[in-house]
Amino acid sequence: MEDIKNLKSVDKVAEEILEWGKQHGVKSAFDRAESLKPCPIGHTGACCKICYMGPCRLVGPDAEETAAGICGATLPVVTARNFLRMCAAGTASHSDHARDMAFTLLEAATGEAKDFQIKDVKKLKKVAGILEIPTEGKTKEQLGKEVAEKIIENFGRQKGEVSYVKRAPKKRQEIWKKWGVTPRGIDREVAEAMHRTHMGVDQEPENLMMSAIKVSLADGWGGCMFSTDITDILFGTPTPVHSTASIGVMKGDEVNVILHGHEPTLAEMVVEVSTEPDIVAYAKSKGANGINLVGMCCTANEVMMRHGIPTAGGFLNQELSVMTGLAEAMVVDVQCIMPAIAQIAKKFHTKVITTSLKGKMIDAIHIEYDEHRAKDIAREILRLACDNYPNRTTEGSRVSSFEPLIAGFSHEYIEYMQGGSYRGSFRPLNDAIMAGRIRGVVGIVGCNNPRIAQDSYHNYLATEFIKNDILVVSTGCGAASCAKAGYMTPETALEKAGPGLREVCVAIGIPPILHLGACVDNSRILTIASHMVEEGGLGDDISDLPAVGIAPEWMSEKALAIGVYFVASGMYVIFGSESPVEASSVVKKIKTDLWEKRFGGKLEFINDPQVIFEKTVAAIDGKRDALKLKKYEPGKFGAERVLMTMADRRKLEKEQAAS
Ligand code: NFS
Repeated sequence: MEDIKNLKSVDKVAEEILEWGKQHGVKSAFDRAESLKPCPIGHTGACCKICYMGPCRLVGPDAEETAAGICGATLPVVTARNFLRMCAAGTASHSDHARDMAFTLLEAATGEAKDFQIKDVKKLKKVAGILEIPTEGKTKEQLGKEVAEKIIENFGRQKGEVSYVKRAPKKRQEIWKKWGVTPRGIDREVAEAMHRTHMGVDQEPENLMMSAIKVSLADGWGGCMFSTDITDILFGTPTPVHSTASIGVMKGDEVNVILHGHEPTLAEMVVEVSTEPDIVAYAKSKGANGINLVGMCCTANEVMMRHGIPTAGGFLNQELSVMTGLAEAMVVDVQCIMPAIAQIAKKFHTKVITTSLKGKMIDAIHIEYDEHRAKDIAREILRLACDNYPNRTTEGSRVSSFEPLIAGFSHEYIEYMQGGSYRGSFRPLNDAIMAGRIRGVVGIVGCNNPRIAQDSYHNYLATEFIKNDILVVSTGCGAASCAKAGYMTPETALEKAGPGLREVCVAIGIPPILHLGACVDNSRILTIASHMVEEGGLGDDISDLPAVGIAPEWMSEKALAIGVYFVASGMYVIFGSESPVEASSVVKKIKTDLWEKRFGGKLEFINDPQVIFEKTVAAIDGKRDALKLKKYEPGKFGAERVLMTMADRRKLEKEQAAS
């Protein structure tokens, strides 16, 4: 890893564009990260700017024991308060996205948002079942309305618990009850976290950190999980799909439209109307050969999972994709959108179009999204992009190179691929883990961060894990990193995976690194973990599983909320980079020792990928030992059931269909 320390990126196309930018004096976040070092006080959680007596900087040789703000807040209080606020912001962001999805479902069901339909009735019924809504004799619209209303009620619920809490293993639910962290309504938890961190309220680090657990649980088993489910209901539950990844997916002879942000509603409409003959003809009338849609950040993951739309990559590629000079329009909504794009776009012909009332930007064009005229707005955006095509110049760094991949691994499909429609279950995966064919499972998720060579930790860890027979599931920018590096094809299993994992992947025809979707789809990992527990053989709680969650290049508050909800769900979680609570050894101990004692999971910040790898493997082997599973030895497996191949599965389905 030493050799990458001085690099800005290991994404080859990004590197080329950065070089072009250097030669042409076009700067990006990569350059700003060099000239703007993090404030050492805020970086470690020692700055309190919660009231206007400060900001107070709690520094000094014995700051932990002696420093205090004007109000008397100690360093552990300040650090824990900052941490809790970050978790609350992360939860609010995912959950506000989920709320928008719920209202779209409601209006699709009532017919008010006529461009949206309920596409996945099977999933709708499944969700209705979980929400205890009777399905008998109801049209999909009636049921959709009831499901949407019930989910909307989860945001403002004052008492009781978030409905999806019961999807967790029983033992986990009891742990949450015991420690008083079962989330009530999502908004209530966010509001309470903001209240507790106001000047002069919660002054006990432990209590504050328990609130971080509670608000983050409202995110994982609330906002994120609702968002995933509603998106599947409206646009279809993903199944494997071919796609491509890299900034090099932009086309020289077509109108390139980048769909950037998070909420998939408008993006889905753009995908739908982009093939309408009128729109295609309009693009041609401007001299282009057609329209090329390209995803960016988590919107990319959403439209890739369901339509195979290629991704130009994650968070750090947004400015670089403008620097190609090939983007006619970049359409953005909310979250992870750098204000710098509108500035960099001024140097090219790219139009940046903001679409959410919640997220406007200086120097961008604002075309407000309204679900009542979603397709018309999508057409308006595409026409604007087409009109911009003749303004393209030769200016820009043009690289045409990309990697193929397979995405679309919903938890439903992962279950299906292990036995088909009739026998789908997590049994084969559990068996393969028990026999040591698969050593364990790791989730590599979250952002890119210009303080770390782009993609380097993601890619290093993913390849090292699969080499060691550890199955990798990935979402968000982590998935984009692996996709751009070409690691998300079944062929990778043959080339890079260890012998046991390779055998499993080849037998069922999957890559050893599975693309599970956008960041909100980390909820799919919670569901998979719960199913694995339910299936049996790997303990009776998520904390028993030989599994670890990692966000190696994180930067956002959402990532932190995700990390904490995995800890609260029983998982060991490692974040790359320095720690935002580094200043306080008291808080550090709470998020490791105390959380581990109470929840069976802990959160660590480790800025060395080699150490992340070693600690992950040690944790997985430790869980295997605790479960008394066969010791992992590469190439030596215990007895297990025979894995079903694709051919076996088809044969079985044919027989069952015939009988
Ligand atoms: Ni999630 Fe990070 Fe953003 Fe997606 Fe990427 S930066 S927390 S992965 S795009 S949300």
